Amino acid sequence: MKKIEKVLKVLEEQKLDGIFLNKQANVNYISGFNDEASFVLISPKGYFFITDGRFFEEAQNICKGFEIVNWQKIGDNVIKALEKICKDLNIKRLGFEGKWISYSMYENMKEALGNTELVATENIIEDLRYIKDEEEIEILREASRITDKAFEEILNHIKAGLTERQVVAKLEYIIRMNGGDGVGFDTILVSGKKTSLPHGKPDDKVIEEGDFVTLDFGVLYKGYTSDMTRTVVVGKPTDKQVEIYNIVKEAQQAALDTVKDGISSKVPDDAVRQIVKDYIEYYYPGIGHGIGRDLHEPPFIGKSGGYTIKKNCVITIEPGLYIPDWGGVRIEDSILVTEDGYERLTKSTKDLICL
Ligand SMILES: [Mn+2]
Repeated sequence: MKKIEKVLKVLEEQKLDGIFLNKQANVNYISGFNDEASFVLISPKGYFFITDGRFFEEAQNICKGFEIVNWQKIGDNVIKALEKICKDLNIKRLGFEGKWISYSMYENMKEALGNTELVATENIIEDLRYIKDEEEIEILREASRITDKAFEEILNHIKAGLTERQVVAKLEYIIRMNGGDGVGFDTILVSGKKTSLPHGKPDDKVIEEGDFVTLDFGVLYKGYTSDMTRTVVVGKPTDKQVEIYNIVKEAQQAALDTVKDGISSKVPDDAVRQIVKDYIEYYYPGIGHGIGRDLHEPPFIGKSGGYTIKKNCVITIEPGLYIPDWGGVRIEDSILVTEDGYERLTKSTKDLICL
């Protein structure tokens, strides 16, 4: 209940009688639930987990300390359940997640909760999620371990003649077979010239001898996702492939070397720029992000700055060079920030692998 105590403290500071959460990652973070279509209301007078009949039994088993509400038993929609709780608890000032609620839901809430003042809040749960606790770190360690294992195994299946789609299917099978709950996000697997597309989609393109193959994938595990990218070569690399690969590898290490508790999120990007300076036009300036219940969550690492990287943040460092009509390289690790450095969670080799 430590997380909820922190929320209650914020409610007190902001003079709120309760807060309604609708952002799924925030709902799940607070409740321990790992599925969808659910909401949470927290007030000093009680904690409510609001869902529908599909998830009711599961929520009862998982969300300890919460009163589980099946809104279908109360009315036609979630708002009706919210209305009832606010009335029962005599909530006068209700916070909601200003960033995440839809305009129509807000309108419906305003209409139904006539006697309750609605107050837009920002980042109350996100601020708690910024620093990971021991349990979260263990989950992300395990997700990363499965990621490394899956990478090791998929290398046996990346071959000239197979399509990108076939290799992705195999990778996702391997992830499940190694204990992953699935993929954390749509796998990026691109080959040949397509590796110049930072977020290209795998399709029926056939992998050819001499192709770079970039794999960017994550393992979903207990509601959290890992994130790792490696670029490999099928066959013998050209001098230019080796040159570009080594620059990115050096740049990623330079960025990693800057990481420690208390630095600005701009600092790793500055380090990358020093190394890639001759190819700066091919550099994409967002080089990392927090991971957790969302694939991309604060702190965001890159040129725009604005965040402080802190001890027990779990972030990615993933610089790349993307040369149109030629190809590209990205190398990404998930790391745990420590007092004076970092611990790599994804540990796969970064030497250029030639298959
Ligand atoms: Mn990433």
